[in-house]
Amino acid sequence: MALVLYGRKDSINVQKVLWLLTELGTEFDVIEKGGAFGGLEDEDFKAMSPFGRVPVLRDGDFTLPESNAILRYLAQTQPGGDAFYPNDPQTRAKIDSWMDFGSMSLYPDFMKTFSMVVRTPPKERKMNVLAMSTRRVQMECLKIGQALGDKPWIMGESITLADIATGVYMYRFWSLPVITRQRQGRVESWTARLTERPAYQQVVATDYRHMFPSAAAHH
Ligand SMILES: N[C@@H](CCC(=O)N[C@@H](CS)C(=O)NCC(=O)O)C(=O)O
Repeated sequence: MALVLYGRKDSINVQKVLWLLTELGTEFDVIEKGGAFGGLEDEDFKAMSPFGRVPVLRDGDFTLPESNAILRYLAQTQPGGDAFYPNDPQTRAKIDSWMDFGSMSLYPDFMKTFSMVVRTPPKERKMNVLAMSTRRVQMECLKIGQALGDKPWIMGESITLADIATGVYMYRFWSLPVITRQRQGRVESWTARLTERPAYQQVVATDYRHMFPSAAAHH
């Protein structure tokens, strides 16, 4: 039976999972939930996730919320997944720490910046708050750049869940209007490498103009 992913395709946390599924060539169905699709308060959705957020994965009778947990589950159960999460405790621990960094450091600051640009009408934007969160995202990016050094991927010669759980934010961060960024050679090259991947192009580097407040005004 095909896996089912619940979540709207423009959610960054859903995109993380879509990306890995697409890299692996796994067969799956998507049922869009959250945002304008709603459904997060439905009893059947709440039965699948105590957290009331997307993404949620269904594998037969088994359901799992939280994007990082889903990535690890897929990497351990799907053919080809091992390459993204090699079966060695220390390698996995390092990848886990990058995934935590992605969710706990990068994501909150990125979301502040993204929401202030994309979800806030220009007149209501707090430019000082925006400048501060953007600066913090850039500081987090510097850490990625230092870890990359001259390697193509965070863990070295091959792409892993460490790159997926942090790289998912890069398309939107480096393409956002309004904000000013400093150039970051290593991180921009890594972003370019990510962007060359067909899976990234297909599900992450997608148009998000419909999320802008001016877009909402036209609908
Ligand atoms: N830590 C969670 C965060 C999930 C989350 O914040 N999801 C957002 C979308 S990115 C959500 O469900 N928002 C409510 C909505 O879309 O209606 C994860 O990584 O899966």
